[in-house]
This record gives sequence, structure tokens and C-alpha cells, in this order.
Amino acid sequence: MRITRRTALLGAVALATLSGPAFAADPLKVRISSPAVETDWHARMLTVFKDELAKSAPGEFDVEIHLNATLFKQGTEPAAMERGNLDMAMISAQDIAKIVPAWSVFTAGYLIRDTEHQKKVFRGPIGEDFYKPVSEKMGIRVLDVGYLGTRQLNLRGTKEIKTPADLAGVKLRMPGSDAWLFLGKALGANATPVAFGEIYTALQTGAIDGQDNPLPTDKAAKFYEVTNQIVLTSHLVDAIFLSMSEKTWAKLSDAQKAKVKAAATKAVDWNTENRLKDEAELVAFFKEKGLKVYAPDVAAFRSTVQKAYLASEFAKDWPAGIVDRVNAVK
Ligand code: KDO
Repeated sequence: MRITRRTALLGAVALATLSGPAFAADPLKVRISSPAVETDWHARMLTVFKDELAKSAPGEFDVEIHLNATLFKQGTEPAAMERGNLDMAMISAQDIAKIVPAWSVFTAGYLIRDTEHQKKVFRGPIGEDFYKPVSEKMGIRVLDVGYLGTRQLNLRGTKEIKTPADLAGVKLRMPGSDAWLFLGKALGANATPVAFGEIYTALQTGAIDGQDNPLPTDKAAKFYEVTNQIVLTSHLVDAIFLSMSEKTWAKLSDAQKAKVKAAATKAVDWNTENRLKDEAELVAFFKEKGLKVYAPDVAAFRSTVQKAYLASEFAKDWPAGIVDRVNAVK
């Protein structure tokens, strides 16, 4: 047969059709959005997730990580995932509580005791019960829980804070949702909504008197440059939920689902381990930077905050017995 351009082309097409897997489908694009800064542990854990998938499912996923809220504004990720415009995010209990009010129990200060308690609660039957409505009502599949850290007060000025009464009139930045603002109020402060990306400037200009975040985040976002003190209230053992849009999840084979879950667990565990180590070391770092770091009357904060939550409108949406059930997890 005379080889012409046409026969050569036909041959190439036939070869491509026969050789199957070598011409497998394009990798599935998985876009993740977060307001986190790139040096913070939960931002870095997304690379652990991506690398893990590249190992366990080579060529099957194209994970794109977008930090600093450049893709979606903080708090808009759940709606974007529900619509299928975003594949993954790390969402908070406060985000979820907007749609599934029972979740506000996990926005309450001084409920979750520590990282181990957090893991046991969310990786056990309570987690199962609470993840179900997130899938059904929000179109979001929670892959696993991660430790965002224990939130502490970080303030300008030198006024010593010992009890909630000392926070009267203090403009404390909180993320912009009812559940977050309530926490600020329960602590005794004048809670002011500001997006995460605007905190540094708001502190620098004095638009706010302080903010609350875990110590590793205070370091990563350089809040120590524009504040004078850290008050170790330890008011919220905070969680982030590494999650996927149900629309994306539905595109995966069973084998891919298992690999995505395993990669998520590897990532959150890596984050938790590093964050705990960092938390243990950071008091010295902030002191070196000239900040005053001290413990207030934590018992006074605990009792004021717990009372505020139990008497709140939020508590009316909590499933009967849930606080006892959470407390009983050992
Ligand atoms: C914050 O805005 O203070 C917060 O810590 C709230 C968390 O739920 C989470 O959104 C976090 O910011 C971002 O990931 C930035 O670290």
C-alpha cells in the first residue's frame, strides 16, 4: 500500500483507539479555595493532599490550590461548592451553622476540650450524624476534620485582660457571621466583622483593637507586627472540615473516592501534628517579638461563655442531649 498523509493519519487514529489506557481521559480538575496564607499549616496541608493523590492515583487528578481568598471570598466557598463552581474547601462549623443550625453547637466556646476530643467526636457516631445533613442540605461531602488550632485573643494596647468584663468596649474583630460574632460578644467584647484578609490593615490603622486566632495563624499572617499582647483564653478548639462538592464527589469511581478520603486524612493529620508542635513553641516566639503573653482568669471566661451559649437562641436548635453526648466522648 502506498503510504499517503491520509493513510498515515488513519493508522495513527487506529493505534490511538486500540492502545486504550495510554490515552486515558484527562485528569479531573479539582480546584480548592481558601483564605489561608501560604505559610499556615492548613494551607500547606493542601499540598500534602495534592502530593498524596499524585502518588496514589497518578495522572487522575489535577489539583489546583488557590490561597489568600483569590478564587472565592472567605465564607462564600460552601455556596460555590453546592453549585458545583468550586470542588473543594476547608469549611468551618460557623459556615455550616448558617444552613444547618444544629451545627452551632460546635461554634460554642469551651465545648471541645482538645485535639484528641475533637478527632474522637468528629470521627465517631456524632460526626456521622452531623455530616449527613451537610451532604443533604448543602451538597457538600466532609472528607475529614482538621485542627485549626486553639483560638487566643491578640490585642493592641497594654490594657491587661483578666476577665470578660475587661473586654467591655474592646473592638474585637471576628469573621462575618452570626455564630462568630456571638462568640466575640460572649467573650465580653464589642464584636466587629472583618474578613480575614483585612485584619492586618485593620489592626495597623486601629480600626479594630484586636482579633482572635490560633497562635500559628498569628505568626503566619504576621499579626504580631501590629499588636502588643496575646491573652491565652483558649476559648475555642477550632476545627476546619476538608470538604468536596457532592457534584465533584459524584464524578469519582469508588476507588478514587477511597483515595481522595485517604489523602484527606493524611493531610489533616499532618496539619494537626505540625500545628500542635508549633503551638507549644510559639509563646516564646511572640515574647521575643516583644509581645506580652499571659493567661487570664480562664475559669471566669469559661463560665461566662458557657452560660451565654446555653442561654442563647442557638441552643434552641441543638439536638436534645448533644452537649452531654459531646462531653461524654473520652
Ligand atoms: C478567621 O477568619 O479568623 C479564620 O480563622 C476562620 C476560620 O474558619 C478559617 O476561615 C480561617 O480564618 C482561614 O482559613 C484563614 O486562616
